Amino acid sequence: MKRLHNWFTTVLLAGALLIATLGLLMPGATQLTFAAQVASSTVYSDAATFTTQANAPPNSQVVHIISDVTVKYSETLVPGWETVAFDDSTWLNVVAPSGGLCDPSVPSRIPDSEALPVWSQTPQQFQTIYARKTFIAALPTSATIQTFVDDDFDLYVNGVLVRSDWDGVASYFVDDISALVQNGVNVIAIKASDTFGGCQNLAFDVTISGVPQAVVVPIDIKPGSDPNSINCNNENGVIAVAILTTEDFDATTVDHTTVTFEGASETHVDKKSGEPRRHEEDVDCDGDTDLVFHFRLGDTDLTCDSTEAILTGETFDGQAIEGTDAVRMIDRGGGKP
Ligand SMILES: [Ca+2]
Ligand SMILES: [Ca+2]
Ligand SMILES: [Ca+2]
Ligand SMILES: [Ca+2]
Repeated sequence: MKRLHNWFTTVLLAGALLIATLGLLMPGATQLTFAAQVASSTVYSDAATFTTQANAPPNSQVVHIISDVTVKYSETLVPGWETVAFDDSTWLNVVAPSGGLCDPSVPSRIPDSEALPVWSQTPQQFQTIYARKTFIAALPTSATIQTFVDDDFDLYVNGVLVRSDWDGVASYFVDDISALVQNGVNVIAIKASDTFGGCQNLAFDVTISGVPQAVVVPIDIKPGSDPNSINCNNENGVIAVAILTTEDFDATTVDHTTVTFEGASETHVDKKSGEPRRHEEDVDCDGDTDLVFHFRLGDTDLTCDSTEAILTGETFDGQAIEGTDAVRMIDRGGGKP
């Protein structure tokens, strides 16, 4: 309802005090549940919080995960729908931007955010939808989520209930989720209901800030061999290393041109371009595609005393990755061949 939105926008502009008061008026049980889950929550933070980085450490980055067309949804409740492990591959994608039955320009927006209002492909009055967005993250210094839902919602982060807002009007909140965002796969899950009728939409913006840490990924040096014996005197020896795909990580998202292994780059290069070649292969025969590399020992920093080796790189999205595996260096003596 347009009149409701105007009212709500006025409240927003009136500032933090009114919003905080609105939060205090929420049912006590709801507040208790929320407080038990996330200790350091705030009902409202000034938008300036998100642009002030004066005290941020060097190399600090701010990453936003926003509501957009990649959000998946279901109109029916399916057990476990809010958990990370739930498979939403058969769910539909939302419409974005969408104001439900209203023009997409009508919904109030999250301040200073690219987040789009989204809703189902078949909007109806008083509709309830279950929405999910999965994303990869490294352990952040801090993470907050802003939500705007017309009208009411339950918000879960990685299966944990962060906010339950059922006051019957369109609502905006900021919650601290620093303790919930984890290294690897995360999921934002929102049950949104158009309890007041009129328009319907949901929007969210997860802001992750801090010095980005590498996501730890599984690697296998000398795939299929254990222990990973390497003749440390043979500088021309080539070591195969695989980044393995698991339930939590898709190795094919790695940009192979960024990958180094103890300082060495892929030794198989395209003769024309000089670019490292990409080798996709199901190296552990578990039905999914892994990424395989080949490094010349002489290009690496490995010595006869090394006991482990580290592979680093980035995904195509720019997320740093890191994997470690043991090595058994065999010293046959006699120096370099
Ligand atoms: Ca509400
Ligand atoms: Ca509504
Ligand atoms: Ca191995
Ligand atoms: Ca595999």
